[in-house]
Amino acid sequence: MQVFNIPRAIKQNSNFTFCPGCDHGVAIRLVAQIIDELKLQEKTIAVASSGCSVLLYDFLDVDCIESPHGRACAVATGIKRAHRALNNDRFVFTYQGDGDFASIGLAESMHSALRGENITAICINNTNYGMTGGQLGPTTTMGQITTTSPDGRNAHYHGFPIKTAEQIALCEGTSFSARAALYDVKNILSTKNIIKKAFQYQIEGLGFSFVEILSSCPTNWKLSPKDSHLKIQNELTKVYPLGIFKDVKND
Ligand SMILES: Cc1ncc(C[n+]2csc(CCOP(=O)(O)OP(=O)(O)O)c2C)c(N)n1
Repeated sequence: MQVFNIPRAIKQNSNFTFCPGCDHGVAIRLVAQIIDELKLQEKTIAVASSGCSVLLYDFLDVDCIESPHGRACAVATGIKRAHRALNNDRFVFTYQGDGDFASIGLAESMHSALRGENITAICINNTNYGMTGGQLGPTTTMGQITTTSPDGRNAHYHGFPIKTAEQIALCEGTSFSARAALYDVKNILSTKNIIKKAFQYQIEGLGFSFVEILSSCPTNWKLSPKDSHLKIQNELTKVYPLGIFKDVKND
C-alpha cells in the first residue's frame, strides 16, 4: 500500500520504534513538515540528545548528531558557530527530553539562552526520564508516582518541578519561548505554527528560540494512549499552561 503525504524530510522506509501512543512520532513529523516548507533539509543539522529523543535520527532525513546527555545546546552552539565562521550558515536545532534539557543539561540550556545563541531547542516534556525506566525528572509534577518516587513527588523530599518555558523566557538572549501540546488536532496544528515560528526566528538571526512540548508517555505513566492524552489535557496543562511566554517581535 502506498502511503501518501510523507514529508520529504522523513526517511521513507523507517519503522516506528517509539512505544505505542508516544507523541514523539507526531512531533518529529511536524518538524519534518516544517523543514520541507521552509526548504531547510539540505542546510539543517539536528542535535539529538540521550533519551527517547535520540531516535530522531531513525526518522528525520537531515544531518544528525547525538550529543552526550544534557549537552545538546552546547554541541549545537559549537556547530552553529563553527559553520558561521566558515561563512556556511547552517540551520541548527536540538531535540531533547526534559531530563536532558532541564536537569542534567540545565546549565548548557540556560546559558545558551543567556548568550542568545542563534539556535532552536525543542524539549519534549513527558514528566519523567522515559528511556531509562520512568524515574522522577525535573518536570515530574507534585504527587506524581514514578519508579523513584513510589509515594508520589513531595516538596520536602524532591523539591519542586521546573517550568522550563517560563524560565527560558526570562533569559535576555531568548527571542521566543513557548509551550505547546499534542493531545488533539487543534493543538497539533498550533504546535506546528509554534515550532515554525521558532525556526523562522533562527533564520532571521534573532537569537535563542525554544519550544517545550507536553508529550505522552503511556508506558511509564501506565495509561492507555487515550488516557495519556486526557491526562495532558486535564492535568498537565493546569501545571504547565500552554502559550507563548516570550516573543521579541510582539512583546
Ligand atoms: C551523563 C549521563 N547520565 C545518565 C545517562 C543515562 N540516561 C540516558 S537517557 C536518560 C534519561 C533521559 O530522560 P529525558 O531527557 O527526560 O528523555 P526521555 O527519555 O524521557 O525522552 C538517562 C538518565 C547518560 N546516558 N549519560
